[in-house]
Amino acid sequence: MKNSEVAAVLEQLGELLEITGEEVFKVRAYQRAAQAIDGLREPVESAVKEDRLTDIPGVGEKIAEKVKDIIETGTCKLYDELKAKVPAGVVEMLQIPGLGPKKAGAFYRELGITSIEALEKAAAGGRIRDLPGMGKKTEENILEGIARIHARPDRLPIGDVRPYAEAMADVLRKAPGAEKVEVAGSLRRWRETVKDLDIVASSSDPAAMMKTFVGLPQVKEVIARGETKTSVLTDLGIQADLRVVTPGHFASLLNHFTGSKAHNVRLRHIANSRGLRINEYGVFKDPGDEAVPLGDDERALYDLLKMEYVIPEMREDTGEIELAQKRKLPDPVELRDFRCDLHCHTRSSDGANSLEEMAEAARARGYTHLGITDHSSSLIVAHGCTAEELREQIRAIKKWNDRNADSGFQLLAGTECDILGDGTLDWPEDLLKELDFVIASIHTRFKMEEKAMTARIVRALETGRVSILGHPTGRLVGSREPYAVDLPTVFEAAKRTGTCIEIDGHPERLDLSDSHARAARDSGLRIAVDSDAHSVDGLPLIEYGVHTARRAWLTAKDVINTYPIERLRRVFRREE
Ligand code: DGT
Ligand code: CA
Ligand code: CA
Ligand code: ZN
Repeated sequence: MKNSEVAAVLEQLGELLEITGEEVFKVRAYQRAAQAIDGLREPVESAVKEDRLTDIPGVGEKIAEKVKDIIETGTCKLYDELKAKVPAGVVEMLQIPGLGPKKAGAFYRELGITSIEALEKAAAGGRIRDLPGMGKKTEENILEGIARIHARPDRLPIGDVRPYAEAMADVLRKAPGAEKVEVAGSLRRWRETVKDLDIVASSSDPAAMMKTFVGLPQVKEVIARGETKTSVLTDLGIQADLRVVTPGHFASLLNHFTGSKAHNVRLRHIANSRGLRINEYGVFKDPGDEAVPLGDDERALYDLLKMEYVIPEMREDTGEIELAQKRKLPDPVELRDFRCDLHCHTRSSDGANSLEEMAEAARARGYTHLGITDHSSSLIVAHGCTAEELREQIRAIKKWNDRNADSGFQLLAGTECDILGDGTLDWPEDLLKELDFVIASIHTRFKMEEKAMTARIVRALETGRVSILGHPTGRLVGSREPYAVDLPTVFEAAKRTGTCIEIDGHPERLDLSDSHARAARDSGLRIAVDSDAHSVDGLPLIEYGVHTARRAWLTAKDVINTYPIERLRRVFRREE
């Protein structure tokens, strides 16, 4: 057990004591011991082994006994007693900014308040002000604090969570005895937002896995610790659950916790209709029987149900079950199919790297071409380039292409041209004609009425100069709603004018979203999946767009990034 974990239990012990109204000096003793142990240079476990716990300043005989228990069992008698005595809702009140255990204890003991909701009512009803040492101001602060808690998003954007969860999984993969470790749940399905983390693992030493888990630096608090399931609160503010099985039983565990729930329910029914029962521990023929051996590969499970394997991104019960039973699932596009990225910025607008650096980074990713799309001049916030700068860039791209004519890698001269308020494009016609392709996007005047906004976009498409409509709804995942726009009308105009439509794969955007992209494809449109990179480090983020495309059921033929450059040019010239 890490020092910080031991300290956390002591700290909570102090809080619980304070809530119950215990003498201040006793409470402080636990806080001091917690601080001392947290700040120790050596593992507190060594001090226990060498019987020198009481040498630690602030740790007397009594606390030393508890520290030993905590290290051995993760808890101690007094802590368990207090946990049982104090309602969980009272401890939850400590999440309210500015509210400590002393006040929470007073609300509980004096007014019988045992939840945040009850506290909110009491404060709103003016029932707090009569308590000793409190007043109207206290009530205002409480209400403000509770409002802040309610304002917290209950789901986080995938871009914030994915690297974080993968970092946790990477450490777990190195735990003694670890075999498989996967982040399952909505994250494995690449949903755009995530409520909590569901990590699943197989290991010959589950206890060691749990120990590694609670010791991860991301863990802020251990909620419940068990042999097969442990739950923690991460410092992202969301919960993470780890479930561990012994090797050979991973397939069922992974499948169950990947979900979605709707997909799982369908699988259960199919299993039942075949006389099988299915749960997180396995597939069973008869109650009480051993599980059918499936091993660690989910494919065996779908095989057993006489279904085609369904990729996690499609497991939302939106038609995949029926097609999997008929073995007619579409072949989803993958990053390996990609020959190019078509939306990135250089130092000519708001990018951090040069044209050459972006080209080299794209080539190193295995692409055969890259579209350069710096901002147009009216977009001052993004240092849009002037017409002269864009002409200069077109010349630089030609030169680069000549120098690298036999390299198997070429650049396409493009732009991300603003759609102005009236639907005209920000570049003159003659300049647009010089480019290989044009992305047109909206970056200003988001608040237009739906009719006007739709007409604005349709007018831009009808110029016939737009190759790709960029981030078509303007939303930012979890922080900005889409602008009001009638997408079916936009899709129809795109179809009529031979315009492709974008999944901007930057994890903050994912625009089009999965369901919109699916609708676009169903309207007969071709789709560009782009990173919208503003530096060489932004190029790999295209992965988020690729998985969004897979959630939209797109195949390689739907996605123009998979086309060889000559075919792509024909699409941009509207020759196919
Ligand atoms: P989230 O956390 O809201 O972003 O989305 P998920 O899909 O990760 O949902 P979560 O964490 O509540 O549950 C993880 C998986 O566990 C879920 O995708 C499927 C499975 N699961 C949860 N509840 C049920 C249930 O009631 N029945 C079945 N069959 N599976 C469930
Ligand atoms: Ca989840
Ligand atoms: Ca969960
Ligand atoms: Zn843009």
